[in-house]
Amino acid sequence: MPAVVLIGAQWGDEGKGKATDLLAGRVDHVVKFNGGNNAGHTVVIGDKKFALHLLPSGILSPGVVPVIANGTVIDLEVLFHELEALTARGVDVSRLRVSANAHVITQYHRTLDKVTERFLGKRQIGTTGRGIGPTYADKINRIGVRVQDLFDEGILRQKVEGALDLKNHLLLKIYNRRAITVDEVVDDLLQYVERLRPMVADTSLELNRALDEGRTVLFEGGQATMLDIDHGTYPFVTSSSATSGGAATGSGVAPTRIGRVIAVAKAYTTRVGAGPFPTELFDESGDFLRSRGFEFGTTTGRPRRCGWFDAPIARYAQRINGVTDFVLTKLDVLTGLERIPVCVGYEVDGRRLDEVPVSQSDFHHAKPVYEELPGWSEDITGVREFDDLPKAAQEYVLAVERMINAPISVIGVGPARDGVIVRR
Ligand code: 2SA
Ligand code: GDP
Ligand code: MG
Repeated sequence: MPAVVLIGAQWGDEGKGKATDLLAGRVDHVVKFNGGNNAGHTVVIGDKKFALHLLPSGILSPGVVPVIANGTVIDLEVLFHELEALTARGVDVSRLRVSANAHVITQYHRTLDKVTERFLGKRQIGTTGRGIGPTYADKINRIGVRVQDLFDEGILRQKVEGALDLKNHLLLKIYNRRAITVDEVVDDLLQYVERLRPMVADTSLELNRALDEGRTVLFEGGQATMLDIDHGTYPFVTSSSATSGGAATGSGVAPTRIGRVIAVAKAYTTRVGAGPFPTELFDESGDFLRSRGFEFGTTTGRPRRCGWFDAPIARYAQRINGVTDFVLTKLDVLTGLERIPVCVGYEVDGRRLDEVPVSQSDFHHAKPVYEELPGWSEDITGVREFDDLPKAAQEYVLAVERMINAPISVIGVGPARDGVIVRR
């Protein structure tokens, strides 16, 4: 399979990092095509736990070329901090490639992200505060700073000046903050230039050449379908294209080269930040999932909102992304529940809906319609063959599979690298 896309089917933190790591042994390039250091991917290798934010999870696999492509936004301080931390732990990071067209997160983007959220009060999105939204807004407004601009100080200064004009007005007059100077931003960015230079490339050209030569490329999505700027629960979304289409625009590799789209879905659902979430639990079942699944943000440490599996959402993800197969993670977390509800549709103002409604008002009011499946009590973390799962766990997987319009090819039964069942 030449090009494979891996994305999140729900609201993120489905276990994409681990799924990428699992595949990375068989691929040559792992590409991050959207988002920035708002992502948080946890990969457990032996007794070592790695939390990656900006770097693609493939960086942990020897021989893989990790690529940060044009669709991303890069905080250079975080990039070098992460590279240094991995180097200190013995990971070879020398193959990293960074697109000359990726956008750069600056101090003013971080500041604006935080003050805008505070200003929104009750209407806030619950962003990670990493400057993601303001950086993408500048990109679309055509006043962004790209990686290639860092290599021409005159141009960089002009761009920062242009971007700061309106922002300083906002900061001073609306948000009651001090103005940010062009010098402080430019000086901050320039300190990374020499270290960055050898990594910067035309990553679209390199990836297309790699595919021409028969090498395998894996695109690793950050965030997830329901957080996608177009297809997610707008405005409670991130600011990038987190769906499979984003892999093409975010990397300069055409859709015709992509042969497989893998979606990662948790055996239940979680969400960080504000926005609709029909199956959210506010009782002890929610606490059970949070503590058993260790559902706390990898980037911010925030407790994640928890709820039952939502089949219409997975079906929606299948359709939007053209999913060829699913990875169903964290099945082990459901162990010990007597009965497991699965959402099979919604009720909105007395109407029954089988699919995710296009109207956000409807989705906000959607009450889940549940089908209850029997649970199991046996520890499944050591199981490696589907047939060795307790019958009820097998039935749960098969029932979910019937609802989501694509086969489940891999099942996660524990956080460890080998904690998976691969179905044939
Ligand atoms: P932003 O910062 O502008 O992208 O925030 C907008 C919304 O997107 C959500 N978002 C995420 N949701 C889940 N996981 C994410 N990454 C971290 C993780 C989160 C963390 O892997 O654990 O550590 O808190 C992520 N990144 C963005 C965010 O919650 C907003 O709802
Ligand atoms: P990502 O953002 O999609 O890469 O996911 P995160 O890394 O933010 O969150 C997923 C968490 O679940 C991580 O702590 C993983 O180590 C863990 N994890 C992944 N798969 C499994 C699984 O099958 N079972 C259990 N118990 N944990 C898992
Ligand atoms: Mg995450």
